[in-house]
Amino acid sequence: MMNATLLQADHEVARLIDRELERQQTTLMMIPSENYASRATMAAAGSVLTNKYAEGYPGKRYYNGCEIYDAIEQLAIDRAKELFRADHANVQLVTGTQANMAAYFALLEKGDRILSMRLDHGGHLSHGRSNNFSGVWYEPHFYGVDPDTERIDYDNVLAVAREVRPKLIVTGASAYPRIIDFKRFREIADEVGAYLLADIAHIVGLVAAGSHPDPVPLCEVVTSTTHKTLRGPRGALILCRQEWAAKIDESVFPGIQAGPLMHILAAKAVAFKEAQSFGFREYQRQIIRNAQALAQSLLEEGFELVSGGTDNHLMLVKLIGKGISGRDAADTLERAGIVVNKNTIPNDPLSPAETSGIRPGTPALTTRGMREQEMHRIGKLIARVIEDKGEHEEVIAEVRKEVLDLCDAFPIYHDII
Ligand code: DSN
Repeated sequence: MMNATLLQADHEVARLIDRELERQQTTLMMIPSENYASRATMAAAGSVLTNKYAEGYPGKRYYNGCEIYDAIEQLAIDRAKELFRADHANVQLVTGTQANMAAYFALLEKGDRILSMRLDHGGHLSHGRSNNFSGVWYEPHFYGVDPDTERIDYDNVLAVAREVRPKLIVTGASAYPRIIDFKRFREIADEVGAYLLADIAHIVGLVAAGSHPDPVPLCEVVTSTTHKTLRGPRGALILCRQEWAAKIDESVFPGIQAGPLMHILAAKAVAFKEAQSFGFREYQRQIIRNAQALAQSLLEEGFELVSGGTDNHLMLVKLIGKGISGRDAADTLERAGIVVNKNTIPNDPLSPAETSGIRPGTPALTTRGMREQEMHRIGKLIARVIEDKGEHEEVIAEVRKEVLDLCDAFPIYHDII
């Protein structure tokens, strides 16, 4: 049911939110960076905490009236430190890109060299894209995946690092389906005298739950979002060693932002608590089992996957030879109620706007309670839509019906229908 107060005050926004709720309830959310936050997280995010400025940090605010905000932020910091076994946490960041901006601001001088993963091999735009601040203020250099294995070629990372002598090596990716060997990255960074930053925005939940090797003890700085596999509110955080704590905090405020979003910060505290539960650890393990089941189903349907499969929450499906681009596949799948995003694959012959791949993931479906059996079924549905290339409306309609049946069987937010 719509929020009655909002409906009375602004029926246009209320109805749009209601339509979005229905979309989320009736489609398969398979964009691997999206998830369903808990009702408790959303309650904190929609609270009176939106009403206050709290520039500064606990005990060191610029405005009066921050006693409660100090307690909330300290709770979030303590929970983040405990969850990630980190010396220090800054929980004020609004986006993952902003977290990287603050981290670079702390670690680097303008013009310093950074070495990171190529965007078209799975990296992120804040890791040095030419028209992002990271590629404008710093001098980016890149490593990629091996052309045969399509996994990170660590020997190549070392070779490029020796040649480039970066001040910072950035590890972490937005579209890489395999375990990242952070230990190897630390060795490479040490060999060339570079700092190491891990951007774990995607795999953060897996790391928190012990389902992916932990970069926190190995890196000067770790950045992350809080809304992907961590399943918190839309936001970000930075973890670092004690020696970098003051510099990181100063880089965030007053370096790159002023008033923090304290309602979102409170929601992060709620999410960190949820992530400490046994259920959350089991949830992360199921995300991986589901991704592997979906990958297996897609392989059985004749698709090729980048690197042949997945170790984490996502996979990259190659569409070369299927007669359909990533963009058209994603658009057609959406008509059937399956929401994925187009994505470049390594050495993609098509542009990032068109692409030769899609990037399905399982975090949100796993939150709904789906398991391996449903993943096998969904793999077949994806295959059916892509093989048909959207040419027959009856195929779309049949798949849409099966998607609705699945959504009905695994409801979300049913208490606010
Ligand atoms: N938009 C995020 C993702 O989907 O991976 C990265 O910024």
